[in-house]
Amino acid sequence: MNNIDNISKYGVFGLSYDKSESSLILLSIPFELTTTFREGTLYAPHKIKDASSQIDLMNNLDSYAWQKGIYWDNSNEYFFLNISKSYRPSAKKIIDFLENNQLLNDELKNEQYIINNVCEKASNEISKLVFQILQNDKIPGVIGGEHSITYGVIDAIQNVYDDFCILQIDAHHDLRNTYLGFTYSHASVMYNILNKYDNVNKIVQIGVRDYCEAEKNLVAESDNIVTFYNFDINVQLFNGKSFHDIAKQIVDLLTDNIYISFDIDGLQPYLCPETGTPVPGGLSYEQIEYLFYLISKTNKKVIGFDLCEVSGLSEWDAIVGSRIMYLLSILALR
Ligand SMILES: [Mn+2]
Repeated sequence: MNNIDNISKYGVFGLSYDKSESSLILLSIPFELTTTFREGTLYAPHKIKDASSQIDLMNNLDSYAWQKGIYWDNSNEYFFLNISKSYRPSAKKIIDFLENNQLLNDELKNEQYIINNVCEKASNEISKLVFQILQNDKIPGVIGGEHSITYGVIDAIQNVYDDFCILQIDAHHDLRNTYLGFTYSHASVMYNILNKYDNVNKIVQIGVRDYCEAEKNLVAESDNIVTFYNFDINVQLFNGKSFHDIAKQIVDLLTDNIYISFDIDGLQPYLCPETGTPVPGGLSYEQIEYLFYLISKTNKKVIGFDLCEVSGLSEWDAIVGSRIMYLLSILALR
């Protein structure tokens, strides 16, 4: 393959593969409706793609995996931008009301009902788009948007794969049974997945450091969720254990087919200062790179991934997001 032909400043990572010759399809999903603290992830896909052209292709995981072709598919952006912009003011009004502990009146209850339907519609659309990618024997990488988008992705994945695990990098469990009355909230995404899809054999969460009692109890009682709390990782590190040993424990728990759900707030806040719900602490870029490096040395397959909650309002957040997107891409393509 003459790789010089595939270098272009216009494509994602400066590549110019077309859709049919690409093994990995990066699907742009600018969707934001239920974010509760700070908004801005709606603009992330565009910003991340722009920043990706600055990335040099040599990499510690695999310097040539990109030659299998990576394509940026933004052909459905308008649908998600449109519903996000149309319904966000109403969602925001409801969130503000509830956070001030006021009960919703009938009118607001009705608006919330409508928003839950819109979220369901968005999930169905995401599922349809991801399913098409899988049907063409390509790998889906979904770029959000808020974390609720993972629900639609998993809906498609479980139609194709009988048995897979989810590796979730996140400051939060996302295991709330609805959040502020939103069934498809970013804070409930893993709860919804766990309850609906039997094909998910395990959820391995790392970096979690902000959670409620119900979530903690759910993890303790569940056979399907293993959480590496940020504090527990640090207790081991501070007592002399190597990060290699910890990362090895994580990798050993993963089953043969791995889906990675990457919420950028799992990282240290200096890497994602403008994300929706930043939390002090978190994983370093180097730890993630090393964890992915260990995964790349196994025969385990990354069958798809998403990257969520990156702020589209900050250039630095988008730069880090694009680097994470590259690591995820080559890990899936290797
Ligand atoms: Mn999350």
